Amino acid sequence: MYMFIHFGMNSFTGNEWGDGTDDPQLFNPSELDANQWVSVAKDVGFEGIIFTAKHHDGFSLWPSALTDYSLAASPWKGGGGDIVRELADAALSAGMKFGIYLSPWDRHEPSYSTPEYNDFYDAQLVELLSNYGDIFELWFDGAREPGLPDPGYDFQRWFNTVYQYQPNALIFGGKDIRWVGNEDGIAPEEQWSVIGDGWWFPSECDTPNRPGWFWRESEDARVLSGLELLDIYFTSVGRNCVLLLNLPVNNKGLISTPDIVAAQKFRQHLDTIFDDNLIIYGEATASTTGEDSTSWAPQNAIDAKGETFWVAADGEFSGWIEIALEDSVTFDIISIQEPIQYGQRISEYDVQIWNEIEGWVSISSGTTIGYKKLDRLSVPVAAKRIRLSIIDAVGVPAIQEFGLFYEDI
Ligand code: FUL
Repeated sequence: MYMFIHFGMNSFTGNEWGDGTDDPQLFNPSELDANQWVSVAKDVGFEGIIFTAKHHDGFSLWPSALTDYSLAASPWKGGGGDIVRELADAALSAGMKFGIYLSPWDRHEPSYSTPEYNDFYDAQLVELLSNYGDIFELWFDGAREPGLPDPGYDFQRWFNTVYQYQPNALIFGGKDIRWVGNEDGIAPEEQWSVIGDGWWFPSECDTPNRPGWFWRESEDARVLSGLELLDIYFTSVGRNCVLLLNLPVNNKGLISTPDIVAAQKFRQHLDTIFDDNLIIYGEATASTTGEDSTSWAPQNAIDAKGETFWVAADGEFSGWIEIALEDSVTFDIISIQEPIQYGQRISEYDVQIWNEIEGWVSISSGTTIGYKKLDRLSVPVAAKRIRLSIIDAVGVPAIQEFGLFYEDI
């Protein structure tokens, strides 16, 4: 999970898409504190922050030498401030990854939609990529003026610039990370990470925690609750995606209390549910087990250790892993993870519980798993024997972790 932060001129005007004509004098956050943003992100468990260095209105939140439409023209810190710097520094000292959103659509810049705009945008990228330490992700937003002709963006050139200055950075939008197709935090159930010739191309679910991406006082009462954020977690992280959740910064330059309270509640729900895997004391057996110098034993799939996993025997494209417990456990969440460093392999699975009268009874089934698949049952079930059947796979099936949890919240 990463935290998106939308902040900029819109935070003062109430716009969602500023048109690039708002007066820089309006930009004056009285209490801006990037350390507060970072500590909220840390508390909730986000691993990184992606920040709107420039949104569609073109107002740059660092003193870009390429334009006079930036915070250098604002009253904030007498025009001497740099919010990208403050956030980059705060993230670095908290050990948090830092990423940048730089809107290609720029409604202020006069060269927009001409070949020169490619130079302008590229030069802004260079400023951001070379002055603020490690950047882990660059977010290329696809939004632009509806109905207008293609502005002629030279994406390939910009991507090359990213890789030249930040070879480890990931590009969202057309390159390393795929858009999930909506901004509701809901990935399709069947979510493969790999497309084509082994090209690793996972998806990210970006979604706001409010009706809009930018803060508006009128929407303070419409912040998604901890439970609503939990639903989003299941439909994003639980469907093999990264969740990029937006918490906006308000016109004072702080994340507002309702957003913090809800996000912390969300964290508590996650901890309550996932701190207690009910099958780690079980005994695991499997249809087959592959042979290697390291252990590929079925027990590895319930040891709560990320590094170890069960692998079926060579040549198998199906199989099962069964967990036997001493006492029956009650659960309503099933978590399955593949050791994703070896690729995504399983293409159909079924989870069953043993019942003395009916034998194996299916309680949940699905297609892809990938890094993580979470199945939420509509009613809790109780069982002593649980089986994960792999019905089909495109490679030898392997399971990193299998977990059962109870959502008693
Ligand atoms: C969209 C933009 O138009 C929204 O304003 C927001 O920045 C979102 C993340 O991407 O395409």
